[in-house]
Formats: sequence, structure tokens, C-alpha cells
Amino acid sequence: MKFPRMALAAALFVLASPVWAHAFLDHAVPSVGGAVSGSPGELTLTFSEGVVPAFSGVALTSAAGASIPTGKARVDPATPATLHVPLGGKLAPGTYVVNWHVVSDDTHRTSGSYKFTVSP
Ligand SMILES: [Cu+2]
Repeated sequence: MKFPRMALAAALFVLASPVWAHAFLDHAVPSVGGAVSGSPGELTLTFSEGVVPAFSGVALTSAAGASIPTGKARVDPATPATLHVPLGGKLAPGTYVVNWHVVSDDTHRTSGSYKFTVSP
């Protein structure tokens, strides 16, 4: 049986499409689901591709949902996939939720959330 040429072309196109080209969270510091001893000075979130800091950021809340102010997200030119989010003050021991949203270099929006814990 002969494989239809159009179907083959369509299959190759699907395989070649950049379906993984959106920015997904690869890792973070403090780590996703992890615990740190003492308050971190900043959050870093490293994505699968470069992100645009002007359209990217996080909303940090306590486990109870209270909003916690953060500084403006920024990216070092040398590491465009890593978003740095300074923390204004010390985080008390407890669990925190990071709701992140980014626009990647290909202009696609992605978002997600994770938790980390600050231990005394
Ligand atoms: Cu994309």
C-alpha cells in the first residue's frame, strides 16, 4: 500500500512544529515544592526558553492566600530564560504559593503555580 504523499507531508509538518517552543518552568529557587532554611532574598524561575520581563512576573501569596509584595521581575541578558524576582522583605516561616505568568520570546503566554516552604 502506498502512503499518500499529502498525509506524509502533513505528518512531517506536525512533527516539525515547535509545539515545545512555549516557555515552561524548568526549575526554580527556592525549588518547586521544596523547602529553604530562612527567607530567600529573591525568587528565580528558569524557563525552557527566554522570557520578556516587561510582560512576565509572579504573584506571591501565603498559603492562606494573603498577597505578598515583590519587586519587579527582571532578566539578565546573559541568561534570558531566568526570571529574577526580588523580595521586599523577609518571608516568615511557612508555605508560599508562586503564581507565575510569562511571555516568551515567541510572544506566547504561559502560566502556572508552585509552592515552596520557608523553614525557621
Ligand atoms: Cu511558544
